[in-house]
Amino acid sequence: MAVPDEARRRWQELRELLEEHNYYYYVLDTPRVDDATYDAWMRELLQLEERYPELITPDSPSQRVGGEPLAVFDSVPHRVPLLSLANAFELNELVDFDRRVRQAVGAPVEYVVELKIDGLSVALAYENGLFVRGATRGDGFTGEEVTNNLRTVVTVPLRLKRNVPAMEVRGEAYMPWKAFERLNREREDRGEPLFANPRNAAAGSLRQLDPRVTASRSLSVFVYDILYLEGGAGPDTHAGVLDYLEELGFPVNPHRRVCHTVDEVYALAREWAERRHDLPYEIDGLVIKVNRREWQRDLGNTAKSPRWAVAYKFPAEQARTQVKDIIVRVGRTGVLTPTAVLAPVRLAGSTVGRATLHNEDYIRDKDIRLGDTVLIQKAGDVIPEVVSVLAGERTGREVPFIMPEKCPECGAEVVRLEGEAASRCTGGLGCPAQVREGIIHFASRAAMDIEGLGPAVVGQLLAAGFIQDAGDLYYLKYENLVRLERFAHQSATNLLDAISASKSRPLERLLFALGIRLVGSRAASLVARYFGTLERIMQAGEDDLRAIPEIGPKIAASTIAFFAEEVNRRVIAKLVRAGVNTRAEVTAEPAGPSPLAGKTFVLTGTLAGMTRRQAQELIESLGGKVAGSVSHKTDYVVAGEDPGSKYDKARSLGITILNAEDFLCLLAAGVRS
Ligand code: 1X8
Repeated sequence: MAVPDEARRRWQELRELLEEHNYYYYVLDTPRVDDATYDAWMRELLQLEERYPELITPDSPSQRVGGEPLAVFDSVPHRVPLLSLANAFELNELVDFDRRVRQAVGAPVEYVVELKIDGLSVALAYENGLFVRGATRGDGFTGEEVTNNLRTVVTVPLRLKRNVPAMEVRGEAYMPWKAFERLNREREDRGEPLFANPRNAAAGSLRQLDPRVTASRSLSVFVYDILYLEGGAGPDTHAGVLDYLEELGFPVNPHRRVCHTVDEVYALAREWAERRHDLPYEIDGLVIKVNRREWQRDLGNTAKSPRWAVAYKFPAEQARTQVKDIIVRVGRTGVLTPTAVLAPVRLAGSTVGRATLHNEDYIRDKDIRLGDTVLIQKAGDVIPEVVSVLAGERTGREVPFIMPEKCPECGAEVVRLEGEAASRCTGGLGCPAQVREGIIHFASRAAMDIEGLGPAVVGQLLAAGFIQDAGDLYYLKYENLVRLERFAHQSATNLLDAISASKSRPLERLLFALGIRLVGSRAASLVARYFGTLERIMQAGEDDLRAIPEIGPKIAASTIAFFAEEVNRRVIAKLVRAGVNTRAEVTAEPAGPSPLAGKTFVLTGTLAGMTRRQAQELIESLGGKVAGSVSHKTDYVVAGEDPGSKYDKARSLGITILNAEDFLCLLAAGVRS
């Protein structure tokens, strides 16, 4: 259908209006129309584009709502590496930096001082003025392509104000405090784990396979450098670069200043250390850069960071408060972690009510007692910790902490092994806390990443008796879920979808999710890649495992012990039966891998825990066929309990007969004949 001229004209007008007012609103922070007008324009644009889809282009304001989900992120090599900065924590380190720079340059040097935004670095690429590609920093050399997610970030210009043939810029994507607090409130309501700080929240939001999720997270960006510019050197100074970026329509942080001496820089740093919490976003320091770009080039880089810039990091902020209680939490490996419950206090922009006390020795070394007044700080702005006890404030009524002798959750004996700091509950999988924490770990982001299955929901499912282990998650029924408190049609459906989606996680995720002691993500990834299938890992001996560089005797022994446990094997059998992926390479489409292609199965007898229909579906989903009777063309006969005459026929023809367990192993491994 040809687009009528009138529609095309209005469409062009709406796009320009929306672009312009988006810029006023988000970049300049000075709206010129009310929200209702803006929304009406957007609706009209969406209607036009729905009617005439040929109008849609990647830079249309409508594209900020987020496109189709991806299966995986592509990795992209950066054209220019995204280096990290050397840190300075004290005045003397700033003075050293200044001296090195001036010695190398041989003249007085101007610096540009900017805010160091606590987010994650991104590279944005433009061709002919259009946003074409966006990537995370990754390791600085290779990042993840997150173009469609960055398109949803309202301050990322989709089209520059001037037509530059090709350019790439660097900036910091971040989540403003307000958005961070709202997101955490929502997550708390849904029983999902909270983000520790805005940086983690921003990173988690940008690394979403579904751009609609990113779009809902209110991320923003500040741009601060040109990585690449075709056909021109750009301005002579960094201050000029920032102005130029602003002219092109990029959001550039307004708090930037040229300083002429290191004293001036330091005075500014002191000022911002005081004022940092007045800003609507988190900063963790200042960035100090040599202004003249010619001198930047002369100074060059070390292997890791530029010699012409330094990050001044604010000192950790401290606050005093009182220890109201010391509680003991039991983790998934049975480790007991004492935690201080504090009188709530404002610290570094948020309210703190807990501090980790790590273990018995930590408490003894610092002599922390119940009722003490303590100094706390945020180390790296994550979980607060106790710096010291203000012993002068003691009244004599403080109570020393004693590690319980029995597990507070299951009553089993608590032991502390020779040479270990940790106290452990000996209840194993008889301890409800260990079971619960194990399932929470299984579902967590770095493991099977089951969205919506946080601590609160796991607790509910256990309490209702719907699950006893992680394997049971895959057999949850809608009818049961929907009757749980805080569940309704949509939330139940979402959870079942999320669980189902987790079946196609790569093997390394599954291996990590199982919670084998000492097997973290890195070890899981090495082992998964080396063996390729879960079945082979389960059959591996100590020497096989140790053949992998970086896998030592402890990890090998722990892995073997894990798979030798009957309870663990039972959970794995449930996972396999549910169709959870157990192979290292996953294709996006579950229909992709066809390890049973060309194989014909005949089923006989009852299979434990599986209907015949389920077995048939499983075989077919892996590319195999199920036949009704045994013949020379049959590859396998699966014999359950009380097999019939098909069993005898298979024997007489010499066909491979599988019992239920063999069958599950075969499904797990795929056929290698
Ligand atoms: C990191 C950051 C830089 C700036 C702001 N925030 C950051 N997180 C800036 O230069 N204004 S520069 C930088 C880096 O080079 N690693």
